[in-house]
Amino acid sequence: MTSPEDRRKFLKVGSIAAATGFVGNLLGRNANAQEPMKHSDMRHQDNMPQPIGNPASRPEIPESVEVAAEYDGFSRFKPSRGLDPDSDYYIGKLVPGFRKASDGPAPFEAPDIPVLPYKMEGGVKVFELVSMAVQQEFHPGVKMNVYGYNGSMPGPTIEVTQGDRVRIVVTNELPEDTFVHWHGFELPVQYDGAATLTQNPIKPGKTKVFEFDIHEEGTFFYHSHVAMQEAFGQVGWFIVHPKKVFGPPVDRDFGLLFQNFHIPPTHTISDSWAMDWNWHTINGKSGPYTTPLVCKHGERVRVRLLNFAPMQHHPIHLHGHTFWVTGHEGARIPKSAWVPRNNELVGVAQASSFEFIANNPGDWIFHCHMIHHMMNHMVKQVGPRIRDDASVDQYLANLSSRPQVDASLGDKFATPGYPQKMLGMEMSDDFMKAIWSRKEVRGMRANYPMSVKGLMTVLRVLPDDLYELVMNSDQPVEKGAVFAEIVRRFGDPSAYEPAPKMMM
Ligand SMILES: [Cu+2]
Repeated sequence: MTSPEDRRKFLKVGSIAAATGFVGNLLGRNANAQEPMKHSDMRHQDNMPQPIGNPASRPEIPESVEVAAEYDGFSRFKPSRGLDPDSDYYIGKLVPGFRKASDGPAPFEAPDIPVLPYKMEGGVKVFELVSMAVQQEFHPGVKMNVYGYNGSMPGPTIEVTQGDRVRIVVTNELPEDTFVHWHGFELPVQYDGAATLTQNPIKPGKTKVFEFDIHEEGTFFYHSHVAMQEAFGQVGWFIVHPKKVFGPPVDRDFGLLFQNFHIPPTHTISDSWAMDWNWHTINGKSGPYTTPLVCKHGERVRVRLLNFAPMQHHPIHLHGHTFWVTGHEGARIPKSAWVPRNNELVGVAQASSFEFIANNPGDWIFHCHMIHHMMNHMVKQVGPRIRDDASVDQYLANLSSRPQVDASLGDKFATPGYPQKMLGMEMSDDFMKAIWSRKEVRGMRANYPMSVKGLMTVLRVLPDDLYELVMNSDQPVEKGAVFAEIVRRFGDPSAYEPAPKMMM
């Protein structure tokens, strides 16, 4: 099979066979399992959301690109490793995306963070950055007073191409001195922004101009070089696309910027002296208010993770996929040294790039594995160890008559280490409205917002027709419908229990 036309034919048939075979394998049945289930097969038919989209739709490989569905036993459309760990295609290592390298780099996309516009002046890209206090909504209605740039925390993304010359005009609207450091750049020393070592402070109300050539490529960032201002949120992406797109080209280039704070209950201002950091954000929001990363089944995805927590390292875990660590901050790692991982520790001020083929449809949680980070230290639940019928609200309503904790060995306490209850977090109507108002979450399970409430987001891998439905249509989508449809097509609907309908 050498001619491109032969291969296309193979792909059309091969991907159908692959998908059918996958379902067959998963169910341990014959390939007919792909056919719609009979009514009597569906235990949960009654409350299963109605079918949506086009179940016959198969992922399509664009005519214009030289890619395949399978490489050395690795399939871009079903969970698979490939055959030989030394193969270039093992775990999808060098399997290309659908985007051609000649189309240039995939646009960088950091959900919930604006891009900083620039204007060209005599061949120089000129950006204006304003250091200022901002109010940032960590959760719906939970507005925190932090520091950022241009009304945003994190600051807006600076996005350029290797070889550009940039001029960044920084104005200080803070009530105190500031410095800005361009983290990772090899630039003339007087523009480095290191407090007092290389420059005088930018005084309140004053402006300083930075100008330098960008000869590197990679994931960089800018941040205040005053420690407590960093801890108050002053950071932003500085993405440099390579002049020549590296192979294999990716279809998606996402960014997740992790920060944390110590904000005591009932406060809106972080205590930057604290050691116990209890609020965690991704791109300025805490889960489940973080906006999911949405991609199409079979695409090659890069996620750049920047840990700008002042004090804590994060073991970052993605479900359903094995990813390759392909770079840290300002350098791409040579392919021979890429490492496949399920969990990667991203240290303070480190940025790591994960690449993988999104070959497993579904809603996959993407989170820090430290339980207090993924739970925001249970900020709302802070208080006594409440069990049985006593609630935190009862406790908070009247501190002088706090409910007694019965530590005797009742039926529940017969289990050593019975932990405090964590579900049932406070979720008002307004909270839920804000969570569900974003197109990226359409069709997720009704109780997905109860998963965790901190350092987590979701990677959604959607078949083409469901991607269009969720991201590009105005058609109403019932809660849980997209998830149920993926279970119908790729999983085992007879064993699926739909989420209970939420009261909100
Ligand atoms: Cu963490």
